[in-house]
Amino acid sequence: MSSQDCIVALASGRAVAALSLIRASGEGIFEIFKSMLQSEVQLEPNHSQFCRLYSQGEPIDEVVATYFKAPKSFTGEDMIEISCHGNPLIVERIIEEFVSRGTRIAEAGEFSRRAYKNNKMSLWDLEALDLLMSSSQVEGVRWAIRSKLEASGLRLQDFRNRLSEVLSQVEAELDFPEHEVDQGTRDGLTKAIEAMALELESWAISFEKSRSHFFSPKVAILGPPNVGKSSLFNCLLGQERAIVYNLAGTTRDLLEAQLRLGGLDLCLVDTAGLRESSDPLERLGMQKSLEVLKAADLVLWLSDQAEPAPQSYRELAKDSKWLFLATKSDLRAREQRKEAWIYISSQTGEGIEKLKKELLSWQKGRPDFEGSLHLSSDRQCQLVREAQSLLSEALDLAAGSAELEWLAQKLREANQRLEPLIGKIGHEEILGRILSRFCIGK
Ligand SMILES: Nc1nc2c(ncn2[C@@H]2O[C@H](COP(=O)(O)OP(=O)(O)O)[C@@H](O)[C@H]2O)c(=O)[nH]1
Ligand SMILES: [Mg+2]
Repeated sequence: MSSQDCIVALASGRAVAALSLIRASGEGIFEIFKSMLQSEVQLEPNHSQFCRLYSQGEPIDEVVATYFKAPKSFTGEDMIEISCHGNPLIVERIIEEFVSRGTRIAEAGEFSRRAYKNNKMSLWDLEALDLLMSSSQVEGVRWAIRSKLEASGLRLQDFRNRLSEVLSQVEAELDFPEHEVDQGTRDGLTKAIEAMALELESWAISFEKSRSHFFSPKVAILGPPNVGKSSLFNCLLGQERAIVYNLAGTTRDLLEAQLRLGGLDLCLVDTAGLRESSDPLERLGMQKSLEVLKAADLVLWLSDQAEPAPQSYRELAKDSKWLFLATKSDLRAREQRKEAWIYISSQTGEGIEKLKKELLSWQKGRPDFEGSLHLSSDRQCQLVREAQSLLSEALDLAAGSAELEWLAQKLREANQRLEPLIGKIGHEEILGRILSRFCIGK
């Protein structure tokens, strides 16, 4: 498949709507589009134009088309964007018309891939866009927009300059040992490395603290059979989603639902009860429950006898937050209550508000928007962490009496890690800085 072939796809949602947006890209796409018009329509680049589309003389739709001429388009290729009426049948016909004229239906993400290939988007842009599209929380969208705006921002550029400066200072010492380096310059170098390591750490911490606000946390309802898991699931959702029955093993499959609590979106999962069982179907259900347990951000452990979760289950989700809920409180005497358990009744509603408050306070705190670069993926965060630890090692070397070459190596490795964010600091650039500083070779 060449990147030159023409591709087409629906860019907006699939549901019936007032309007839908179809995108097509590739060399020759303008000619293909023009062949769907009856009259000679003059489409100017970057202008929208009302036009009628035809298929073998029969009108398909009245649309507004915008022509973007390469390289000034999203993909960097010639592109057409068509706003048509939002009936999926019309969308289908227009796309079919493109296909019958030699255009191919785009693969998932292919427009963005072409944009990347044609240098219209960097990896940083793509990852910010990915977060923007996939985030299920308002905070995630706000974060992603900031991240996207930063792509061309000064912050990364500034960091890059500082690293480049430090690298060239060390390389200069290595390449031109005859040039004496005074203590002040040395101290400046150490300070600069330290400041960069601290800055990288602040980027990583800020992302790690904020990440849980980007997607709906998974809240798993777990416990032995018949303790009231499905009843709580229904009670929190305010609707009868799950079957509730006085028979152990009723819930076999996982049930998921979005629960909105205040400004918080949770993904609530009802699971099959955990117990010893020889029924293969029930065991299959329990296996799924354990998978949910492992992936849960928060575990609601339910027991009608306030019996703690077995240690083996605790181990499976030791980094998750656990809340212990003693169910069917309407059947228990108050004086038998254990501390650290929240007593709830899905039938009388007792304890449900308290539980909701606990959920809200668990997610309290907001993303740290200010004063940080907005990393948008775990991958970026990992690279930043690696670079930070390399800079910290470089700092130790700079403070000790280690060979300068080792220090240089750490700095080069840190640059390598950060390449996807700040680009490569090449030999030419470093040499340029060295020459400008020492006036060597005059
Ligand atoms: N008295 C009382 N019964 C409850 C309560 N919650 C659930 N039950 C009953 O316990 C049985 C099992 O409930 P269910 O939600 O299906 O439990 P699961 O197997 O853990 O999902 C049903 O007969 C429910 O009516 C409660 O808060 N109080
Ligand atoms: Mg159930």
